[in-house]
Amino acid sequence: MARKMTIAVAQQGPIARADSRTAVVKRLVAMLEEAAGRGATFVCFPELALTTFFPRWYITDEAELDAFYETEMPGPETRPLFEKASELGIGFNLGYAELVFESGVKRRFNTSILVDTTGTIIGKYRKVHLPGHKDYEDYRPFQHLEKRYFEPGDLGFPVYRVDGAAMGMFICNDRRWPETWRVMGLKGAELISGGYNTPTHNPPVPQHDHLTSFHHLLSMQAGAYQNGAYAAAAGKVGVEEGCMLLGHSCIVAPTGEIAALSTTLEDEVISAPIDLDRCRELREHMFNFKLHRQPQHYGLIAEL
Ligand code: CDT
Repeated sequence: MARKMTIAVAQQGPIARADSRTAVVKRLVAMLEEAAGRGATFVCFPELALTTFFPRWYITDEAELDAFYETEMPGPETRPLFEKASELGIGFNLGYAELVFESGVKRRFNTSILVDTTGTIIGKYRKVHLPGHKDYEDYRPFQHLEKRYFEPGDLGFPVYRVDGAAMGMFICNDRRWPETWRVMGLKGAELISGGYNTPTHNPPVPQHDHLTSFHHLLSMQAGAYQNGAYAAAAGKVGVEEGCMLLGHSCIVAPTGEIAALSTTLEDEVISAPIDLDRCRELREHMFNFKLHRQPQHYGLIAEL
């Protein structure tokens, strides 16, 4: 991959509970084509991009819950996305619910993968910072049961070489935590991307509802700037099954400047030209980690 490239973010409008994977993948493929048509060689899709955001419901039937998870990637319904990507020569970041059996134990993760321009899966990330709660809370107009339906990720914050770029991933709530960014910054990430499903109403703290977009962009811009990396975030947006989800999908430069911002609450592709060498403007000066960090004073951050 050239140091100069175009990247895209493909935000998704709402996905209904009844929508099939095949229908959703068709929408993703259409956005992949639009991104490739603009010359993009990498596109970021949202968190849990294949289904509605099911943690808003308290689901007690195991088979009903399992239906929201992928047991293979690609599987029969997602394979067309991989085939189209390799045909177009465009890589992607895709978020989905992962169900695996490890040593006979059923495990569930909120996962994303990095796929290169040949359609090959290069890396996987499992969401570390799971927000929300474990049990049904009846004061809420909708639930946020990620802590019930997923285990915290067990892969750390890996950085992969994808088509010549050092890439890392976050998933939604992770973007609010400086530790997420700094670990990948320390590993030399040049492009950090991820998806989100952010309700604009947070039932325990409604006095912050008007700040939802501000806190999202604040986190993205600070994360990019303080680590001298490009950042990209793709939202699932609009009114999904009665729940309003934040728009403002974005691409941020290492300077912290917003290079592209979505303006709708529907399927929408945004794109920006990037130059990975610009990460050095920050990494070799203001945030030259080797020269300026004082980790002997940071111990508390990693203590339990
Ligand atoms: N999906 C996700 O992580 N959403 C959270 C909502 C936090 S409020 C429980 C977010 O950080 O946007």
